[in-house]
Amino acid sequence: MVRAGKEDPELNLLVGQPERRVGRRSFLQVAGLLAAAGAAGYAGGTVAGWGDDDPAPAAGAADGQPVPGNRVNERLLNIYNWSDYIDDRTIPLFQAQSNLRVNYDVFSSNDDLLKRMKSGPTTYDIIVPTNNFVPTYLNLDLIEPLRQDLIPNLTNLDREFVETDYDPGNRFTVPWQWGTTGIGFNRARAGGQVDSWSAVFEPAAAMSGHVTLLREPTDLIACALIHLGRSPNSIEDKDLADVVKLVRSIKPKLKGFTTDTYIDELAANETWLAQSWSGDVFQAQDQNQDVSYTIPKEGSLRFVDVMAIPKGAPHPANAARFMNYVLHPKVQARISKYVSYGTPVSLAKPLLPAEQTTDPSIYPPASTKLSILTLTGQKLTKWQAAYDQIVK
Ligand code: N2P
Repeated sequence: MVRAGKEDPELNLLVGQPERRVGRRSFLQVAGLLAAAGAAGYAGGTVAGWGDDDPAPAAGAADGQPVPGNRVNERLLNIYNWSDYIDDRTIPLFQAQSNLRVNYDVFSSNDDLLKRMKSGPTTYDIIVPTNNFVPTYLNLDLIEPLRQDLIPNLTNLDREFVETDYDPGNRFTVPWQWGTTGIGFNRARAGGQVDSWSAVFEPAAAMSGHVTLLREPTDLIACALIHLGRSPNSIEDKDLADVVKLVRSIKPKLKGFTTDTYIDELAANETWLAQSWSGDVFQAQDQNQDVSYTIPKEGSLRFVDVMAIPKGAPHPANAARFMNYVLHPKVQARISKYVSYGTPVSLAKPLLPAEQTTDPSIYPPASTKLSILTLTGQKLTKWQAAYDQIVK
């Protein structure tokens, strides 16, 4: 699918038309496309337009030699990222540039990702948890330090993505994109402007069957706490009991809990109010001009999704090469332009359309009430228990 206004020859270094979003339903098709367009095909000369500032092909790429620093000697990289979180050029271009073959799978919640990573050894080389889960991955010894010497483009990161509380100095993680949690709504069906969490946590009867909430403990619990006027970090039993009571009481009015179907449902006028992540709503808006995004006036959350290497991954050096590639401003701009999330590399901003970089829904001003949460210890256990009582 070609998304209106998203084409930019400067950013599309590969000749050819873009395909569809790598979403939950489409990823298998795209995986097929990527396999068909494997490294050999691109190395055969279908790449055009590498500029002086493009990254040089990886050492050994031309002759297909093993890459030093991997545990398994294969020119392979297994990536596990969120659905609807990449354009369709980045993987083929990386394959062509590095002569590494990429398997790209998608997941749709931190809950799912963490369960999978806890369940035993994995073949993934890169996973993309949200920042608030990083302390848990570190406590459980599920991720390993990065080969920073293979990631010189770390210097491209904006300071706020380096000086973090969850991973100061990027020893374990490299930001992918960042965004906010808010409400995606259909202006025609949801009765005009929406500006409060009450739209989804106390939905009007007329909205019944057309409201979705996020299938993600952090967003669900924290935003319900904000709606109830409590601290978005509360672990008080009374507060969590009130959240459970509230969300259970509105369940009959909900279409459901989802993280990976609401883009299509908003676009198709099936869902009218969706607790959402920012860029996802703009992807729906590209298909349906009645769709808008709002950060509720009571405040909300801001998150950063970060690339990390699962402990003992087969190809950590290949993973580091991909991370370095993604930190290139042109690559950041290509991804960010397509998915409409925020880039952690300001050098990419001049390459993005002004309507994105000046949009306060994508790059909110400092005055917007946004919390960055951490989910550890008691909070993780209590919130997970509350979430389970709601969703199950
Ligand atoms: C992309 C979802 C963004 C991830 N579809 C939210 N952490």
